[in-house]
Amino acid sequence: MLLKRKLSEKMTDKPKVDPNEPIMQRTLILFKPDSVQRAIVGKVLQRFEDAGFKIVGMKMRWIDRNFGKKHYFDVAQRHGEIVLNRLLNSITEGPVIAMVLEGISAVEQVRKIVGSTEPKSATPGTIRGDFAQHSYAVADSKDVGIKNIVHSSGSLKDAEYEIALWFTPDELHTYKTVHEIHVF
Ligand code: IDP
Ligand code: MG
Repeated sequence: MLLKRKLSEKMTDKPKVDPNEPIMQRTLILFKPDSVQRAIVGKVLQRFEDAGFKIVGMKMRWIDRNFGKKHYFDVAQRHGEIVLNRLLNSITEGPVIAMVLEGISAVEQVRKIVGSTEPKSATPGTIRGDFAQHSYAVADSKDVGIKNIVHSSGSLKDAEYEIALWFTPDELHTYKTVHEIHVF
C-alpha cells in the first residue's frame, strides 16, 4: 500500500523548478539562411507567437565567419573542426534573422518547439521535424552544413551570452502583449 502510494505520488510529481533560474526568460533565435531563402520565416515564427512568446528584439544581418565563430564558440570543442567549418559555411551563405523571444522558461520551451538538431530524427510537430528532412549522412556526403532551419540558445547561460553578442540593450524592448493577460 505504502509502495503504491509512493509510486502514484511520484507519477504526479511536478517537474522541479531550479530556484536559481528566473521563470521569465529571454532566448535567442536565428532564422538560418536556409529558412530565409526558403521564405518560411513567417510560418516558423508563427509557432513561437502562437505559443505566446513575445518578440523583444529583431534584426536581419549577414554575418562573416569571425562573427560566426563567436556565436558558435564551443562547436569545435563539442563536435570537431569539420562540423564547425561546414556550419560556418552555411551560416554565412546568406542573411539571417536574429530574434530575442521572451516568455515562461523560454530557453527550454523554445528548444522543445524547435526540436532536435538533425531534422531526419526530429519529432514531427517540431519545427525541424516539420520543415526539413536533412540528415547528418547526407550533409556529410555533400560536405555541407546540416540544414535545420533555426538556431535556439541551448541554456540560460548561452542565451545571455548570445543575446549580448547580437543585440545592444537599447535594441531590446519592453512592452505588454495580450498574452500577459490571457497566458502568463
Ligand atoms: P543545436 O543547434 O540543436 O543546439 P548544437 O549541438 O549546438 O545543436 O550544434 C550547433 C549546430 O552545429 C547545429 O544546429 C548544426 O547546424 C551543427 N551540427 C551539430 N552537430 C552536427 C553534426 O554532427 N553534423 C553536422 N552538423 C552538426
Ligand atoms: Mg546549440
